[in-house]
Amino acid sequence: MTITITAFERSPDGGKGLARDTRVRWALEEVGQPYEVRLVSFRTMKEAAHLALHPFGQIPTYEEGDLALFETGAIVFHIAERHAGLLPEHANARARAITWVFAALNTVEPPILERETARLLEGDKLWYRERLPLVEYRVHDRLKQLSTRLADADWLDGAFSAGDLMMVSVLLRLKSSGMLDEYPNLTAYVARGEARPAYTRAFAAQLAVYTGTSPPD
Ligand SMILES: N[C@@H](CCC(=O)N[C@@H](CS)C(=O)NCC(=O)O)C(=O)O
Repeated sequence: MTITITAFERSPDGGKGLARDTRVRWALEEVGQPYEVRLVSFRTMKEAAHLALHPFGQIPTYEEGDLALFETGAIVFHIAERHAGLLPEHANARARAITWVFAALNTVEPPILERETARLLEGDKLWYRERLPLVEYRVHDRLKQLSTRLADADWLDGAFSAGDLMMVSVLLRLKSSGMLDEYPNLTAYVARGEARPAYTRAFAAQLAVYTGTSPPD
């Protein structure tokens, strides 16, 4: 059955791979599932046809036969459940990997997004300079805790899993900030994620949309 995802027709990040279709592409590449992409503009994302797929008018969405999903956590979990490669076989290890997916989305991503929102939308407010250090403190708090847990392991819990895919995707949002530099093990962790052939293919595919070129085979 054909899998179709949606992505930005023109990503605001200029093809840096930060739009959330990249994590879905990455998951599909990890499990070897081909997929098609329907590009949407900011205008069409808010129209009825797209809202029927995604009630909040966002990307990415995921369609497979009569199944339509939104939310990258749910999409990556669905892919990982149906195809080998992203979740361990053993029930407890599987539950722990799923826990890391939730941790990435519910505990680590929110302060990172708060920082992005502050920088993008609040830079002209009088209180911005006072607030930013508080927001960055909250990001560092999470990074410190994550760094302690990861220690010198390659991945968060044994072999690479959907939990690592999601955590690396979330941490990548900080790459240009320099904030990860204080945590060499997290920097190396992110680099390990980026070095995976499946990530490389996913990144190239989203970049090709932006540059208008064909992704490499
Ligand atoms: N929690 C959602 C977030 C989706 C999201 O924020 N998508 C962004 C692109 S990365 C978007 O569509 N932004 C445009 C908008 O919200 O209008 C998920 O993980 O799928």
